[in-house]
Amino acid sequence: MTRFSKAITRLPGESYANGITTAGLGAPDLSLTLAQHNAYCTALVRCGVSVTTLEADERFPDSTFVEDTAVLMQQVAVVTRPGADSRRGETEAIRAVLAGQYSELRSIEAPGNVDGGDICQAGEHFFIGFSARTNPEGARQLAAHLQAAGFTTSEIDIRGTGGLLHLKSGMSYLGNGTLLVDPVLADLPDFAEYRMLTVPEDERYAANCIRVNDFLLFAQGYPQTAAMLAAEGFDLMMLDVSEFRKMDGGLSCLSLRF
Ligand code: CIR
Repeated sequence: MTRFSKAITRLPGESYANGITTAGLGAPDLSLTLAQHNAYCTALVRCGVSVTTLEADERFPDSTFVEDTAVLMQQVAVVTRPGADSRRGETEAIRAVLAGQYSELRSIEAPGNVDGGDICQAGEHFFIGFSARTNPEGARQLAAHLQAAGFTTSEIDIRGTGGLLHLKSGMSYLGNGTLLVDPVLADLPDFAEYRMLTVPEDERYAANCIRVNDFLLFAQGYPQTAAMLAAEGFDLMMLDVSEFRKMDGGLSCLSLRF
């Protein structure tokens, strides 16, 4: 499993509640959102990661979900072109930060669209999700960049999987050939060579978690999945992400890790 030493996050702004959402869970509370964001950044630090937190940008209500703006490898970074019009401008600030960290920066160009939430790295392989946000042209461009860097790629179409915004809304790579998946993805032939852990139907949101070095950052409130993972030997750091769930976001969306 890749060990991470750095992460980029971005503070949610006053405009956060104006972002895109389908969750139907009500409006997020900004002070609680900020407290949860702070706890998230602190957890990353406890995992051994140095965190750069960007100031909020009120022009982009969804810009705290930085994961969607880039796909990072050790040597090369790809700045995406987010699929939602309202999010396209978020990449400018991220590009500037990454330019200071990477000597090789690539970009997804129009008419390609990619949201980083659709990209799941599993060791030397990247799964690329086709979704309402990532189109085949964006996936093609990204696959070319990843393959040039020595990785293999394959595509998974999630457009018929009722309710998954991004591929990683329904799956996480936990390391050592193990995937945690939403039941809707559990039987895909693409995963035949992986060890599969499936979240229960009533805990689907828990399929999005992040392995950061020796820990698993995991959403509070999903006890069956948490117990399953603890029994598998994972060291869980529980985080309350209720205010991010209200805006269709989760643990992976809140950082870029490298
Ligand atoms: C959006 O709809 O774009 C945001 N409200 C949520 C983005 C979540 N990002 C992610 O899953 N990678």
